[in-house]
This record gives sequence, C-alpha cells and structure tokens, in this order.
Amino acid sequence: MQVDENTKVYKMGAWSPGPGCHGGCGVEISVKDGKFVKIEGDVDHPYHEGRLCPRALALGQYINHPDRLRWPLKRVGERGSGKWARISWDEALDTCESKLRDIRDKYGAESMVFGQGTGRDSGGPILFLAYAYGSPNWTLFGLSGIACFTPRLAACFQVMGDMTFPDAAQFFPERYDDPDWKCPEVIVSWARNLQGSQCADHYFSGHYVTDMMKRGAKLIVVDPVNGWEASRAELWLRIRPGADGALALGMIKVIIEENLYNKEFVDKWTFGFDKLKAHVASMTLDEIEQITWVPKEKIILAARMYAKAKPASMRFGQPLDSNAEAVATIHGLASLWALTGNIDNPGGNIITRPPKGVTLYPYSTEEVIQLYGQEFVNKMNLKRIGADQYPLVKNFRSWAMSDDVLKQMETGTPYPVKGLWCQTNNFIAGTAQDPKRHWEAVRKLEFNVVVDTFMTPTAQLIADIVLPAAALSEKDSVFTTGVPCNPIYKVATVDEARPDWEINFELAKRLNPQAVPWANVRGLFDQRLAVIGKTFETLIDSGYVMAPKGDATTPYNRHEKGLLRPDGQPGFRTPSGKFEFYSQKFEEYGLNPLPYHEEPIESPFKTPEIYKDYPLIMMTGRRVGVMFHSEHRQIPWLRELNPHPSIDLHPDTAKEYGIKDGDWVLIEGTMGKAKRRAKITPIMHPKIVMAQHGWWIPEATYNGDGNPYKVWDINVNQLIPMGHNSKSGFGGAFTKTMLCRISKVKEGEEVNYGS
Ligand SMILES: Nc1nc2c(c(=O)[nH]1)N[C@H]1C(S)=C(S)[C@@H](COP(=O)(O)OP(=O)(O)OC[C@H]3O[C@@H](n4cnc5c(=O)[nH]c(N)nc54)[C@H](O)[C@@H]3O)O[C@H]1N2
Ligand SMILES: Nc1nc2c(c(=O)[nH]1)N[C@H]1C(S)=C(S)[C@@H](COP(=O)(O)OP(=O)(O)OC[C@H]3O[C@@H](n4cnc5c(=O)[nH]c(N)nc54)[C@H](O)[C@@H]3O)O[C@H]1N2
Ligand SMILES: [Mo]
Repeated sequence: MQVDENTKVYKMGAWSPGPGCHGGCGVEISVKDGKFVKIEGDVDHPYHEGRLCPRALALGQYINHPDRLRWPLKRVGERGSGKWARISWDEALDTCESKLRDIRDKYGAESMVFGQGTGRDSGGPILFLAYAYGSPNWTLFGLSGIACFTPRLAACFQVMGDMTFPDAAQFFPERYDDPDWKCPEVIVSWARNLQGSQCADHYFSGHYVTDMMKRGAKLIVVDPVNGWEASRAELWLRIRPGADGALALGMIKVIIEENLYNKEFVDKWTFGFDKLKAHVASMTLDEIEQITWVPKEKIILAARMYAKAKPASMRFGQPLDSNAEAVATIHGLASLWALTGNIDNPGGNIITRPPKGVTLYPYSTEEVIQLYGQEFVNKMNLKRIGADQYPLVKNFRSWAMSDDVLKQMETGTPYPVKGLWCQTNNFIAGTAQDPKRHWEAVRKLEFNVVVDTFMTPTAQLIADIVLPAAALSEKDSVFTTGVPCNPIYKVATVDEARPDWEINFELAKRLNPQAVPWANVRGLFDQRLAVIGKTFETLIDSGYVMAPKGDATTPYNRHEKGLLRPDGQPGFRTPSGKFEFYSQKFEEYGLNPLPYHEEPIESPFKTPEIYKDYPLIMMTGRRVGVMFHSEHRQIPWLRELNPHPSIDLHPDTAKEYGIKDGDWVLIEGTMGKAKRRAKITPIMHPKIVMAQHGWWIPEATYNGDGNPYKVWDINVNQLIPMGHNSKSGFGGAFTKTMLCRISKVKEGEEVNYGS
C-alpha cells in the first residue's frame, strides 16, 4: 500500500529480532526511502487481529538504536578485553570459512558446536549451517536439559505422537465464528503466564484467555504466584514450584476414582489405563497435599471442574520443562487431556502441526527427517553429543544435549570441541545455568563467532568475530511453526546488518556447495513452500496461508479419520496407535513408562538440611511483557516500564529480612550469589522469591575487566547448576526451584548502573 509519494506499507508476519519473540503476529511496516518508519498491528490478520505487544510497538527504537551492531567486528585484543575493529563482510566470512575448515580438517566437523537460543526464526538457518558443514552438534546452548518446549514436545510425541495446543479457533479464518469451533467451558492455565510471556507461542497470547472468558469459559490457574491470571481465576491452585508432577497425579486419581473420566475415549483411544489406575491408587491425597502445598479440597475441586467441563482445554508453560523429571510431569498433564477426551476435539487441546507440513525450522524428528533424510539423520546421531547416552535425546528432534556439550568442552572426551557458533544466544547473561562455568569452557576454544543484533556480555567475553544480524523488516524468512504460514520479508536496511538466513546460507555454500544447491535463500524457501503451492514471492502476495479444513494439519478428530498416522489407519502416532498412559516408548528407552513426580535437586523435602540455611525458594525468569529474555534492556520505552534487575518479595518476607522496596538485596544459594533490587509485592508467596533472568546493564561501559555490563553482579543463573538434567536428558533446569537466602546489601556495595 502506498501512503504518500515516498512511504509504503508492507504486511508481513513478525518474528524476532526486534519484538524478540516466538512469532506469528501480523504487522504492517511503513518504510520510507528504504528505512523503517513505523509498525502497526494488521487488523486483517486472523492471528492477533491487530493487537501488538509493547516490544513490537517499540521496534523503531530497536532498529534505530545507536548501539545496534552495524558491521562485522573482529577481536583485536585478548579475548574479553573489549577491543574490537570493524571489518568487511568479505573478511568476516573468509575468516569464518577458513577457521571452520581448519577445525573440520583437523578434528572433524563434530568439533564445532552450533548454539542457538529459544525458538526464533534463526533456528532454521543454524541447523542448516551445522548440517551443511557436517556437524551434528546443534543445540540450545547453555540451557540445562534443553528445558524450553523440547521436553514438552518430546513427552507429547512419545505418548501421543503429536503436540497439542488449546483450541483458540486458530486454524479457521473466521476464528470464533467458525461453526465447528466450540468455546471451552474450562481453561486450565498451568505454569503459564500469558500476560507476561504474551508472545503468541502458538495460541494467541493473553487475548486467548480474555476472549474465552468473555464467552463464558472459567479459568483454573496452577501457579505459585497470584498474577494476572490467578487473580481472575475461578479456582487458583497455589502450588509449590516444581511439584506439578504430584499435582497432576492427584487430579488423575480424583478423576479416575470418582468415575469422572471419559469412558468412551479411554476405552477406544488409550493404552495402559489399568496400570495408571493402580499407580494412582497407591498414593493418597494427603501426601499430595503435603508435597504440592495445595489443599486436597482444591485438588478435588479442580479435578471435578476440569473433568466435568465439556469441552475443557489446558495450556502449559515452560516451568514444567524445568521440573526435575519434566518429561514425566508432562506425561501426567497430557494424561489429563486423554482421560477427559479433550484431544483434537472442538474447544479442547488440538493437535498442532505446521500448515501442510511447511518446515523451515523443525520441531520434531519427523520434520528433521523430512528436511534432511533418515540416512543423514542416522549418520548425525553417531556423533551427536548425548545421543548415545539418552535414548530420548537420540530419538527426538536432533538436539545435542546442552549439559553434555558443556562437559565435553571441558573434558575433550570422547572427542574435543574446538569452536562455538553462537547465534541468537546470550548465554553469559541469561540462557545458561552456571554461566561462569560456560565462560571458562568457551573461552578456551579455538574459534568462537557470535551473531547478534547488539554487543552483549557474551559477545564481549567469548567472540573472535561478531556478525551483525538484521532485524524484523530487514530480512526474508517464513513463519511456519504455528498457524498460519506467514511471509517475513526485507523492506528496509540498517547499514551492513545481514539476515541470519543469508549469513548462514552463504557460509554453508562456501563450506559445502553440494548441500546448498539453491541460487539464493529465496530459492530454498521456494522449494520448502512448494507443498502449499506457493513460492516466496506468491506467499508475500497472498499475505499468509492457512491449510484448508480436512487437511492432516487442521483439526478436528483426526485420530478417528486416519489423518495422523503414516499408515493412514485411525489412531495416534504411537506404538499402540493410542494415547499411552503407559508409554511403550519410555519403556523401550529404559524410562519409567508411567507419569511420576520427582523432587527438585534442592527442596524442603529433598534437602531439609539445605532448607534450614536457605529457607526461601527462588523462582527465576517469570516473564515480563516488555522484555524478551536478555533483550530490550537498552530500549527506552521498555526499560522505563521495567527499569531494575529485580527480585519480587512478599511484604512479610521483606519485613522479616529488614528489606524495603528499592533496596539492593544479596541472594545467596549453595553455589553462588547475585544482587537484585527489591520489589515488594503481595502477589508473591512469603516462602518464595522471584528474580527476573537475563539481566545486564547495557548502559554500563565495559573496560575489559571480565565483567561486561555488570553481568556478574546481577546474573541469578550463577545460583543454578548445570548437569542435573532429567533421566530422559530433556528437562530439569531448576530455574524455578533453587533454595536461597536473602539479606540487605551493605551500604556502598549496591550495584550502580553507570560506568
Ligand atoms: N515477554 C516475553 N515473552 C516471552 C519470553 C520472554 O522472555 N519475554 N520468553 C519466551 C520463552 S522462550 C518462553 S519458554 C515462554 C515462557 O513463558 P511461560 O511458559 O509463561 O513461563 P514463565 O513466565 O516462566 O512462568 C509461567 C508461570 O508459571 C509460574 N511458575 C513458576 N514456576 C512454577 C512451577 O514450578 N509450577 C507452576 N505450576 N507454575 C510455576 C510463574 O509464576 C508464572 O506465572 O515465554 C516466551 N515469551
Ligand atoms: N534463570 C533463568 N534462566 C533462563 C530462563 C528462566 O526462566 N530462568 N529461561 C530459559 C529459557 S526458557 C530460554 S528459551 C532461554 C532463552 O535464551 P536465549 O534465547 O539465548 O535468550 P537471550 O539470552 O536473550 O539471547 C538471545 C540473544 O540473541 C539476540 N537475538 C535476538 N533475536 C535474534 C535474531 O533473530 N538473530 C540473531 N542473530 N540474534 C538475535 C539477542 O540480542 C540476544 O543477545 O533462557 C533460559 N534461561
Ligand atoms: Mo524458552
């Protein structure tokens, strides 16, 4: 659309960087003379219908920020000295090419690790580069147990062959007006804080809750914090962090023992019901009340409300991935959907696959194989770090195990790790647990590259080359992980910043031309879009694409229609063809086939001796809407709304420790400490404190002393260990459950923000 002579408006999807998000919203971007002017929500887009988050609305301040990385840099002093020189893209890519070739020639491609952060669109090009180069070691670098979404995905794929999301009518252009859609009577929001983590995450943000509540849905919230959702809930279960597995079993017990389960669904579509029944019969609600801190009357009420609602949906969040045995916890939650028949039904939990299978960034083994072929994936598994040790890791999605990557960097066995390609990952400030251990390991490697939009603590400390990434409006990409399939395209530029896909495509072509037969990135997109009958250009023209009703990638009741299994038979993609309460895959992998609860590594019950000295439970990283992980600390509008690296304390807790609002607080755990500014709020439980993650102080200048932007003063991940991931490999990051004690920081020892 032409606004005036020089300004044009482009409709596209939004996905990091800028908003810093998991993507999916439709936006309108105005551009004048090749430069970004403004962003607005696209009211015609079915996803968010024009609503935008504050981070998207602040895109202009992100794009034009004076600290944006604008050209490639090379390190000119010692690692971590903070001395950099501008270089050309040719020199940057020549250096990367020759160093990566050296490492491959001397030690084998597997000696190079390709690390990403959360699911941004850069995930696709990172895997693409790793595999073209020949390294199986693609990972979510630093996050113990790959504890973000992958444990949830892995669990659901093993026990039911797919992932589900609450039905928000997201598959229908008419949304809630579609005649097949039903409003859930009850929504369970379990460890999910959509008002803060408002990023779409496949189900339309916090609007989902208000949209449904306006239509009569009642809300059950399972959360230690009395947040936005808990305060609006019909029933709030104030759980102790990390006790979710036990609560799920309690609800299962009530539903089975009170005969509230959906007999038809259970008989026809599930496997192992009797074993589940016997399993929950062996525990009492009193025990579960003690473990969870949730009164048993409320457990019973919640179970009844959820099971009697027709239909009911459940959303579940990342804290579950941090649970000690995350996969087992998630098995428990998913079992609740199956017991009540709320799978792929209107208004329940609907199975979600990428529209018509278009994949640029794979979320499942099936998608990895679709892109790279079974033979290649098998070959990669031979050397993939962690694949030999954890059958679930080997058999799901293709990540190298983050905890074992770190160990292998340190020990060099069974083979050495020599370099890190670090793209969309700020592990020193937020991604990694035990970030100093990561720093020690990575600083000893031969060659490290950081690709980012800003100079971060991570880039300062570990990079040899820093490459400037393009932001939203400056890059071509396709959002394929949810619905609909959105084009994202380049309409503006900022100096020499380049899109992740372009950087990785060019380097991959140099390192292995055979793996990159396309002339350019758009050629690759064209090939991947062929299944929806589009090219990248025609996708831009149509704006977005939704798969038609009746397709295997759209609801409902696909298990009845034979749309889920590769053999075309009715049922689910599992060994039994049913939802497995008793998982045959877990049994095969030597894991417990039934859902169960395990205590966090430190807890009032597991380590009472530690609890005596560290009597508070530290939750971290409860999301705030104005920031995405370690990003946006330098964006004025957003920082104004969340100005301090805070720790949330209940007024009673603050009183007990003599702390006033705004005081600096020392948090100490068994393995480290950090300072935070007190924010006193009644939403917290008196025994639980909450420290935001990802903090660094971009306005503090860096003098090369190894503490860039004061990160070591305030990073709470110094209190959280690596290497205690779940038995399956996935899950167990303990970001919500470490024990700690607090005290007021002595006068003169506060953290100042300036230089
Ligand atoms: N604005 C913004 N949005 C984001 C992100 C961001 O950084 N900023 N990050 C994105 C990413 S990668 C992720 S993984 C998601 C995460 O987003 P969510 O999955 O929503 O996770 P959190 O915000 O950590 O926590 C959700 C809720 O769980 C509660 N909680 C904490 N521990 C426990 C527990 O042990 N049990 C239970 N039942 N509840 C618990 C918290 O109090 C909180 O209210 O958000 C995504 N969206
Ligand atoms: N204590 C604690 N730690 C946590 C969590 C918690 O709840 N508590 N949450 C964990 C979770 S769930 C996750 S997913 C991780 C997230 O960890 P990450 O996803 O690694 O998040 P960041 O630390 O913000 O690092 C991302 C970096 O990438 C840059 N960036 C953003 N978009 C792009 C892009 O498109 N291209 C490029 N090249 N760069 C980009 C940003 O500027 C930033 O420096 O953190 C984990 N760490
Ligand atoms: Mo995450």
